[in-house]
Amino acid sequence: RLLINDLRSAISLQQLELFYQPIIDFDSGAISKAEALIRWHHPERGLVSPDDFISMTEETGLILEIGDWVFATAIQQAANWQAQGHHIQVSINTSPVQFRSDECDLQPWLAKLKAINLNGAAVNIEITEGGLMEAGRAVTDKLLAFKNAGIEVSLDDFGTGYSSLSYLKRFHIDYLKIDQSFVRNLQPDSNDHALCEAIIVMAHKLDMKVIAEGVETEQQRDLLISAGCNYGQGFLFSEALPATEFALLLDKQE
Ligand code: G
Ligand code: G
Ligand code: NA
Repeated sequence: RLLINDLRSAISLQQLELFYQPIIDFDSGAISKAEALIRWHHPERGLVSPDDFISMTEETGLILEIGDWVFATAIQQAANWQAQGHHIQVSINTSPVQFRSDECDLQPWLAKLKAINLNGAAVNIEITEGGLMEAGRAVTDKLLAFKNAGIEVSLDDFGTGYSSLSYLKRFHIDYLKIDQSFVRNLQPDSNDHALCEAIIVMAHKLDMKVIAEGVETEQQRDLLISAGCNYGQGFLFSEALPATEFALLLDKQE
């Protein structure tokens, strides 16, 4: 069993690592963004996936500390890539708990950006429907603070929640990420095809761009491009990679 106490010391013991999965701009075909995906190098269990430990950190509040580490690490990585001439936006996952908490003040994050002299436009914050729905007032303020800092915001796992669409207009969101469950069985003229097309049309009407997740085949990619989807992410392009391997991918596309 994974123990929360092991996880508490994981940051100081440097057992956490961010992997990066490329997000492809369908207009240019080039890597445009990198989604940071956390991994835990457990001394006995090896590489542990976030599905096996994030919920535990949400229950204990440890997610606030881990979230700060993720943000600091990801923006530093974006700055490093910039220094190497790669202008890649880093996309950072967040937990609803981070938005709910009154203690979660964004000022330290914005100060960190400033301290490393990174433009907010190099950062994208991924928030889930749950994060938007539960947080109410606090999240409105935070989304506004991101916008004022030039940081973009993506709504993750779109289509899997049970919330009304009204919040899409109410909150400032730059990207919808179509959940992999809609892409997995994407065939011409299927229900999922109709849903993807409808989501893309709606997003564009509301001035949002669309990122499709879980793109595994060329057929899925081509259907999404025909439907006007702006970006794609998935095993067709690459799985999530350690930062050094991601950099090799960037060098290769030069
Ligand atoms: O990379 P993988 O498919 O194992 O990720 C599983 C899930 O864990 C994803 O849905 C992702 O949203 C979540 N996740 C990955 N990294 C982070 C992170 O840094 N913070 C939070 N809150 N969730 C993450
Ligand atoms: O919830 P979120 O979108 O953050 O989840 C990202 C997760 O999806 C990661 O765990 C990542 O490993 C996984 N993933 C990324 N691309 C693909 C893909 O093409 N197919 C499948 N099955 N999973 C993927
Ligand atoms: Na995500």
